[in-house]
Amino acid sequence: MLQQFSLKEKIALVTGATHGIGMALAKALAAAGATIVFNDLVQERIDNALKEYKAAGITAHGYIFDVTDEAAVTAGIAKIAKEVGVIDILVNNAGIIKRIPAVEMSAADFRQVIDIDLNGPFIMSKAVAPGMIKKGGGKIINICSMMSELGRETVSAYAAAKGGLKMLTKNLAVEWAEHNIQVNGIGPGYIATAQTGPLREDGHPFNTFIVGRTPAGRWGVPEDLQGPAVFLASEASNFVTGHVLYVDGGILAYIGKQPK
Ligand code: NAP
Ligand code: GCO
Repeated sequence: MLQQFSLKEKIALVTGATHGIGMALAKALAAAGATIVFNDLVQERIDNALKEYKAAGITAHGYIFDVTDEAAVTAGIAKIAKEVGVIDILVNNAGIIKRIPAVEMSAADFRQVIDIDLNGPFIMSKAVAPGMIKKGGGKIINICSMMSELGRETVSAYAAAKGGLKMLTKNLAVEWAEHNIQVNGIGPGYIATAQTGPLREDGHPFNTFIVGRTPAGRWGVPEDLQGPAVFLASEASNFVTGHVLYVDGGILAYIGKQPK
C-alpha cells in the first residue's frame, strides 16, 4: 500500500524553495524518495538553502531563474534536463503578497503580484509539460490560498492571482488529462512563515482574529502541508485531478464564532 506514495526515481522541481513552505514541501518529497531541484532569484539564498538541504541529508540542486521570465525559465528547464533529468513533479510555490488597500494600489503593484503568482505558474507549467508528455505523465501542484476562495481588506491582487490559479489548475488538469498529467492545488490556511510574519507580531489584532477564525485554534506550520504534497505528487493520486486540497484547520468550513 505505502508503495503508492513512493517518489523513488522521480525528479521534483519546487519553485522558491529556499525557505518556508517551499522548503518544507521539498524536504517531504525528498523523504518520499524524489530528487529535489529548486530555484530562486538570488545565488546567496540558493547557497544557504543548499547547505540546509545538505544538513538534512538531502542532495538538492539549486538554479537561478525568475518564474516570470519565460526565456530564463525555458533555459533553466533545459539546463535541469541536461544536468539532473526531466521533471516528473512541479510544485508552483514561488509567490509574493502585497497588502495595500485597493484604492491606494498602483496598477504596477497589482500587475507584479499577478505576474509572479499567476503568470509564473503558467510559464513554469508550460515549460515542464512537453517533458512530462514525452515521459508519459507527470504531476503539477499549484500552491493556492484561502484567497482562492475568500477576500479580505488589502489583498485584492493576491486574491485575484490565487483565484486565477485555482482556475488555471482546473483548466490545465482537463487540458492535459489525456497525457496522464495530474494538475492539482494545495490551498494552505494561515501558515507561520516569513510571508505572514508581519501579521503574527505580538499584539497584532490579526493574530487573535485568525486563531479565532480557525476551528483548529492555531496557525498552521509548513509541515502541515507535507503529507498532502506527497499524496498529490505520488501515484496514490493518479485519478485526482483539477482538485484544490485545502489544508486550513477548518477555516473554509466555518461561518465564525457568535459573539459572547
Ligand atoms: P515566502 O516565505 O515569502 O516564500 C516565497 C518564495 O517565493 C521565496 O523563496 C521567494 O524568493 C520566492 N519567489 C518570489 N518571487 C519569485 C520569482 N519571481 N521567481 C522565483 N522565486 C520567487 O512565502 P511562503 O509563506 O513560504 O509561501 C509560499 C507559497 O505559499 C506562496 O505562493 C504563498 O502565496 C503561498 N501561501 C502561503 C500561505 C501562508 O500563510 N504563509 C498561505 C497560503 C498560500 P526570495 O526569498 O528570493 O524572495
Ligand atoms: C493575508 C495572508 C494570506 C495568507 C494565505 C492564506 O494577508 O491575508 O497573507 O493571504 O498568506 O495565502 O491562505
